[in-house]
Amino acid sequence: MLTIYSDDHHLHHGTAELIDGTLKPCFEMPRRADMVLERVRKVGLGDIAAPREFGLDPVLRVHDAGYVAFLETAWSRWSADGRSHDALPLVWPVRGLRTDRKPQDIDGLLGYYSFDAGVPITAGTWQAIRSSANVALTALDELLRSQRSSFALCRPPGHHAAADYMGGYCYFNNAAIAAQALRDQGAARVAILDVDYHHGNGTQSIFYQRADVMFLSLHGDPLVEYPYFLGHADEPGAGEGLGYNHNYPLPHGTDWARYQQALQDACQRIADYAPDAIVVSLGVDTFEHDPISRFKLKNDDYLRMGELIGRLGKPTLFVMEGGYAVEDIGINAVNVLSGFESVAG
Ligand code: SP5
Ligand code: ZN
Repeated sequence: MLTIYSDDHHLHHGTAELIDGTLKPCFEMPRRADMVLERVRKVGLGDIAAPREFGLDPVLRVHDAGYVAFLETAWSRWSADGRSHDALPLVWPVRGLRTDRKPQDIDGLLGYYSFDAGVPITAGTWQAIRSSANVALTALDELLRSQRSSFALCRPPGHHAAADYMGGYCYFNNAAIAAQALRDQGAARVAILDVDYHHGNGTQSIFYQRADVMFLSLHGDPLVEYPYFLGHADEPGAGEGLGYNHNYPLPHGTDWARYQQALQDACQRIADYAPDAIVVSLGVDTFEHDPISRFKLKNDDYLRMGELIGRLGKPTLFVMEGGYAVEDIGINAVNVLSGFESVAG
């Protein structure tokens, strides 16, 4: 399987995140992608190639133009006030507050265009998120060439980012951008299977009203897990999209026996939908030793996960999302890809 990767992700390196009431070093760190790349090399998964530049057009097919302009200018506006530490949001327009008047000040805009504080903006963030989207788009291009599979080793991740807000370490929704590009290049139906531990709220919201992109997500039950405010089982899609959104909220402590039942159900739904291609939001924060998560998957379970996805027999684009047990992230992510290849040839 071909991997698309760029060193540009190193340009995004947040200093701290708020967790358990304290500021801790960001769990979403450059070493994550370095470890996955190292594992790709070690097992000889296949060639590794650099991304090509796709410009902003495919990004703007998914994201709001005002949001994209905010991301492009956020660092210079933040640092123009003499600040050299990461830009972080501080205040949000919740129930009863107004979103019809957009703030003009960067501190207000940070809250306007985010849903949490897990999204530091640094001097290199814009270049890194552009590159991460290019990684996904290049991998998609290669998928269309091979008709089998490819791996977008994206960092930063994307699935929490919606059309006009960032959050959860995510800025551009790489998987959504790739899925939309697939549609724009002639695929009639695309299924996005999100196996990251956290609900893919951004991806769900982008495609919620659409039947041409089915979204399926297995994740920690939002009653007790981040992102808390989306991802319940009773979110079936709306309008034309009714019946094309499927959430599988799972309890803390979920192990492979329980997980694979949900995954098999999701795979059956995908098979019935008969998509032209599948985009997998590949988070491996379901791992038993993940520092911020509560599932119990083991290294070898990821091989089985890849096999189940591979048996669908569809052209499949894997897009890297979360996973914070850094010593194991490469093993687990590449195990999914190896499992896929073991059945998909
Ligand atoms: C892409 C992705 O996986 N984003 C995840 C963002 C999660 N951010 C909030 C995590 C809150 C974790 N709370 C756990 C407390 C551990 N003591
Ligand atoms: Zn996650």
